[in-house]
Amino acid sequence: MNREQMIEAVKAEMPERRWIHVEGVMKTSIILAERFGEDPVKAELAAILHDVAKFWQITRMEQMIREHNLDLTLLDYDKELWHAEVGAWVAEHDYGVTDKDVLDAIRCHTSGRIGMTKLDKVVCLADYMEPSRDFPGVDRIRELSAESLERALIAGFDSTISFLIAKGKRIFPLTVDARNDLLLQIAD
Ligand code: DGI
Ligand code: FE
Ligand code: FE
Repeated sequence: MNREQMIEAVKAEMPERRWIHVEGVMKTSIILAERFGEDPVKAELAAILHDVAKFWQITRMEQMIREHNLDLTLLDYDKELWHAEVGAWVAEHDYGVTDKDVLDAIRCHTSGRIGMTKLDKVVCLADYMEPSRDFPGVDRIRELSAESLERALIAGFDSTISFLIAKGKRIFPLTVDARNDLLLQIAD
């Protein structure tokens, strides 16, 4: 499957407004990859596919997580987290992506993880700050992204964690771990 075919297939999985978001993540991932010395082709590929499962039925995602032995602990946390893990599986098995770095970046684009690679950070941050995103604090994240992937991403996780606390929701522990790990990285 070439890039154009992949784009058409992903587009068909989602409403128009979500595709606008994906295009924003593609463009922003390329910019961040070039700014911080990551491969823009890998970054764009992960961006194209990162939300491929976002509009799948909850039951279909749950079934995939169980059937393919994906991270079962996800099922105890917010359903919004599931599309990332399922998306990585779909990228590999339905779209033929073999690059493990790209699959990892898709898999951790929502939760983050300990030891995030530069590619993980680029895609996760692009997801937070692409041009059509509008939430309190997004401009601060964009400002920080001029200098530091890590500082910008910490601000992103801070906003998600604050949002989850305000809503009285549980926090997936990996997100807290990812934020702690990024704080350690900038302390060096
Ligand atoms: O898929 P997108 O909307 O582009 O963005 P995303 O993949 O970052 O999903 C973010 C959603 O996930 C956001 O509404 C918050 C929700 N969420 C629920 N629990 C958690 C969580 N996000 C993180 N990082 N950690 C959680 O524990
Ligand atoms: Fe997502
Ligand atoms: Fe997204």
